[in-house]
Amino acid sequence: MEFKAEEIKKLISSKVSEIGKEIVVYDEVESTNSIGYELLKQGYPSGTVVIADRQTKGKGRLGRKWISPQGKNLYISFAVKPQIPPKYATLITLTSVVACTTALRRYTEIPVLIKWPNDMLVGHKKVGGILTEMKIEGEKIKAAVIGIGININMTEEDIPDEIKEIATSLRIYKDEEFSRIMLAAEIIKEFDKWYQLLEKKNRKAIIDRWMELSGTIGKQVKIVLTDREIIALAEAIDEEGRLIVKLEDGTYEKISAGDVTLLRTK
Ligand code: BT5
Repeated sequence: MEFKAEEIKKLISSKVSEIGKEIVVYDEVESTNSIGYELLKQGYPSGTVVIADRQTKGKGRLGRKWISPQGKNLYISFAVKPQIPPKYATLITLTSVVACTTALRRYTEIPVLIKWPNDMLVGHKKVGGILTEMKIEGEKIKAAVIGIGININMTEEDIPDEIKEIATSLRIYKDEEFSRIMLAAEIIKEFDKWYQLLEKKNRKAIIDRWMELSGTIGKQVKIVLTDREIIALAEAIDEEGRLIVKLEDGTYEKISAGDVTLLRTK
């Protein structure tokens, strides 16, 4: 089924305070994140949602690509103007992944887990990812676009070889097709709720929920940073959304960016 803005609006109506007042739907775009940013520049309100049926240049982090076939998955971006200081920028991604994971769990009853900072996993494979892009000027976040990709109805055959080892979909996990429109509506409603908590400085609620949903905390992790790799025990998330890890020599480090590879359960 195709996405229709009016249908999604009906499903979320009166249940949202900021997110989804404007929903723009496309058949095909290069990237919903790029469109979200353009719409904000054109004067669309904070909370504008962009959804596409297919992306031709879907983006991952650090210049990586997000495989975005037509008609199967969800590619959705939230274009917002957060009223929070830039030092809490990482929390925007954590807030988004908490919202998405909560919505997915409720709607599909699949035990989706979060891998720090932005991955959603089922059975150790990636089912979704988040790319947050933002424009910071001085002490203000002028604009942020949070792009979410969820593999919903891809079958094993739909998954290209390059990601077969690491990727899965909700359908593959549960052997069931899901409504992309319903899932989009659930994610928008949940995102609205958690985003309001972030704006109201209720950071503890977000971090606590993140820890509950996380498959990272309490695990040995290998972290690939731009200049080095470290192996450490992931212990917690701090107020700014950084991962607190304990190194093998007993010292602690706070990590705000990098790739986390889970090694083994402690
Ligand atoms: C992410 O990057 O996980 C962020 C993905 C964000 C995608 C959304 S879709 C809507 C919005 N518009 C965009 O253009 N982007 C956002 P990262 O952690 O860097 O992971 C990227 C890596 O995941 C790739 O290098 C592949 O190994 C793998 N990958 C690519 N496509 C995938 C897919 N569909 N499912 C699972 N893994 C995938």
